[in-house]
Amino acid sequence: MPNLTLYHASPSRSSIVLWMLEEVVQADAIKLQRTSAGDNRKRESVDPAAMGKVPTLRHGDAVITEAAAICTYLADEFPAKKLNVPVGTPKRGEYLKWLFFGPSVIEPAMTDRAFPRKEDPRAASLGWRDFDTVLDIVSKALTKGPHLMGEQFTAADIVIGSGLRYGMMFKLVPERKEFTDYVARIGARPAAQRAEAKDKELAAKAA
Ligand SMILES: N[C@@H](CCC(=O)N[C@@H](CS)C(=O)NCC(=O)O)C(=O)O
Repeated sequence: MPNLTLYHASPSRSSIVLWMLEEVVQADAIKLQRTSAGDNRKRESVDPAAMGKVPTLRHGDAVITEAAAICTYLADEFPAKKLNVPVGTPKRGEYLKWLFFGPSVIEPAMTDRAFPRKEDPRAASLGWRDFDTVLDIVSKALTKGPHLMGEQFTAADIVIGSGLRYGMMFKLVPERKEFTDYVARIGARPAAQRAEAKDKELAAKAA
């Protein structure tokens, strides 16, 4: 069993990593962080760059934060699971694009929609577009399916799929058919089901 510890709160952005871990190692080395109790603030020394947030993954001596970065890391660390697109492969660029698109385009666009600003910033100064334009890009990518990269299910599906799932759950993302179908399809994976069950169990323990 690889030496992996996830600092986790159920459910939260670290649920993305819980799913990823189930895909690659069926990890049971999960250390629970109860953000509601403020435990996360007490462990800022694990990695100051984590800002006391979850997820944080410890792999041996390496400490990694940022959900999408952790998923990218795990996909590369466990290549036999074929959740990455290896360096030197033509579709690697598109794969990385989707991994970054989640946290750096979809999330801020969603936040803009959820918490409108008093003054509109200059569009060209933002690293993303308006929410509807961003969602149209994802819709278009999912038209062909069954995954973002076509036949191959990758870590990018875990990142983007989780974002859409939580977004729809919290009524921040509209329930477009292509989104609901995609989220149901990838959510039926055995690892996704195991992660969801584990997350519910951890949430109940933390309550
Ligand atoms: N940019 C980070 C954000 C992580 C994050 O905001 N985590 C939230 C949970 S969803 C958290 O730890 N909140 C607790 C707090 O800020 O005290 C990522 O994408 O992993």
